[in-house]
Amino acid sequence: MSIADLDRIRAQAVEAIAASADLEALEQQRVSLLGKKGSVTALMKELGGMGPDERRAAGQALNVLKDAVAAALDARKAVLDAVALDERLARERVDVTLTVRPEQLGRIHPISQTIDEVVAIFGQMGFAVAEGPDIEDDFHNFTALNFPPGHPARLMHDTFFLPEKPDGSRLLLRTHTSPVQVRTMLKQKPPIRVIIPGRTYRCDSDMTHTPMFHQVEGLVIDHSTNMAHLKGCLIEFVKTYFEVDEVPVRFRPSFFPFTEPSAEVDIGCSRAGGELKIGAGADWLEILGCGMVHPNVLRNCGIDPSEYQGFAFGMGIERIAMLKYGIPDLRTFFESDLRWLRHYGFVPLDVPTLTGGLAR
Ligand code: 2NL
Repeated sequence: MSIADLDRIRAQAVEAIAASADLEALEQQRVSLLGKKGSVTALMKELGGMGPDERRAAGQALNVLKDAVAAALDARKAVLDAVALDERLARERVDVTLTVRPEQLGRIHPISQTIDEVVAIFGQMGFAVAEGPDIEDDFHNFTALNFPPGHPARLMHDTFFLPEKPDGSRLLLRTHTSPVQVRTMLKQKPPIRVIIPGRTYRCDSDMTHTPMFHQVEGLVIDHSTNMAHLKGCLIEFVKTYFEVDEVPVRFRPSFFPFTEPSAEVDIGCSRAGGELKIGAGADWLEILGCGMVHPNVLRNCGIDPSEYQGFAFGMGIERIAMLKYGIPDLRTFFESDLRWLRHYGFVPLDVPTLTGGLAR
């Protein structure tokens, strides 16, 4: 192998590298020159059969060849990388000055819209939004909330359980958003003012129940939070949410394991002529449940009931969305029928705010 041979090989290699049209072709060149079975690699292997003097001279010349080939590969790769980047930038270019066509952005699902509205209302009152896991344990979903072990109220929740663990315990899909309030109380000192919108699960499916549904719950805890605060807060919510100036509200005694006293809230409505009108008339409509947090719940969550007290409430999102937007059938929420969504969905750019209007 003479120096002239090596010069010729180098010139050919450099020319072929410079002619590679894209990164794939360049990679083929690299493999055929410097790869395990490449031509330059094969020349290097011949060094083993040479005498010491010959090997030193040929080795130096081959290293020069190898470096030259590697440098040519690097240089070509830099050029092709830059070309590829330019092409990609041109392809992915977005003209941010174009006017938006909201109809091309799809629709906001009524569930999302309703959650946004509820968050806007309570946000204005100073509530923070909290979130937690959909998969819960027995403590956070039941025990901490004053459901004693074996209590029939546990059965009423139609709980979805996960397979039993080696220690005999079972995780579950939360049956309400209350475990998030439990988690909030366990990690945060009062005063507490949170709302929790989220998915909940119960093994129940018919005209008026779907196995997955949504709730918003709220929790307020401070030294002297009382039933009057609860009433004022919820009456204000109802008026703002239904966008009516006056609405008859009735707090009807009820029972929940986690509140004492407990109440369900009805609002006045009329069903004259088959059309539901909120805010006037002779009929009542139940919209949420509430009460003063049970001292056992406070204790279970590390809060001293002789120092603090609070109120809590919960409501079904689907239910209040159906009432406000006249959606007659619960199950259509989850059928993913685009025609339904075009009819009941909301324009993405109309974000609900109290000043700009909740829903348009
Ligand atoms: C309903 C009624 C309610 C609560 C939820 C709650 C949570 C904690 C402590 C006390 Cl951590 N209460 N949540 C209280 C009363 C009623 O929901 O009908 N929901 C759809």
